[in-house]
Amino acid sequence: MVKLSEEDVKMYLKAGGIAKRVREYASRIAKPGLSVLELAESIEDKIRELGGEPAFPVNISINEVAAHYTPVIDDKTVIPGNSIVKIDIGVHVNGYIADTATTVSFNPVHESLLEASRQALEKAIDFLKPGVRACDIGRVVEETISSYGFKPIRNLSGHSIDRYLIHSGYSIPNYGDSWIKWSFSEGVYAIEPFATNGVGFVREESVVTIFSLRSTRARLSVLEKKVVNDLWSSRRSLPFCERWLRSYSRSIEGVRGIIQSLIRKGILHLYPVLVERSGGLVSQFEHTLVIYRGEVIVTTI
Ligand SMILES: [Co+2]
Repeated sequence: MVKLSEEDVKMYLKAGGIAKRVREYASRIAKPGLSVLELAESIEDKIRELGGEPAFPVNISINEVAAHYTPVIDDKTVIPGNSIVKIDIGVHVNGYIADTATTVSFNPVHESLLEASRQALEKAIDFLKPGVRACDIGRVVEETISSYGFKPIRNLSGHSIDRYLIHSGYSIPNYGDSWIKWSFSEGVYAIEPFATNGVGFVREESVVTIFSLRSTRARLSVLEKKVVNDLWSSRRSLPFCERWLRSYSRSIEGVRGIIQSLIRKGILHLYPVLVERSGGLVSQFEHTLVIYRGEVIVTTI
């Protein structure tokens, strides 16, 4: 991991403080009947109002959708009654990232599913200290979720974070995966247990609403060059979505055309929507934490 300075930690705490307030705001305003587009824009506006930038488009994932859905420009979806909704929020301040998620439920029958991932996160954080193996955090998550009669999602994991990098290379499993050999040391990490009443795996849908730059080297039109330069200079390879490119074209088709062309030229990374394989409901909670001078500091609490 990269060594942290006191100034780095301060910046991670700043991003974390914003992320916490935005998460609380999001869970207050999310209600059945509200359009996901309006919810997403309110959340992202709130991030900017508080002095941050979205580290990725807010993920609003309903019921069996586990992650990686952000509303499209003309999204007509509204939050259904009786649903459970995961809201995964990323904030960055000068590239210092906080990543946090919550689940809201609109039917008390889902309460134990929420509690399973909420408790798993809490227990994992309690267990964490420098030197603890990532697979042991996974075991704590798995045991906690299983004790509620649910399954963790095995092919989703937490991750290490670095400046301008949401996933900087180390995965934190949501089960006792003995193939994962690394142990925690100074650095920044997001822990995100997912619980489900389904089989415990996600599959990729063909729908993609979130993208990031994987390269800036290609033969681009003048407009494409402008889009790529603007993205790179403001956010490097942090993810983005079509909603954020509205100003580059007068029509939705125009915006989509730019994205399709950048995909064809091979310079975008795609994040397909992830859905529970058996259609099970999914809950998720997430915090970001910094390990610094032997101490675990949760930035988003
Ligand atoms: Co995360």
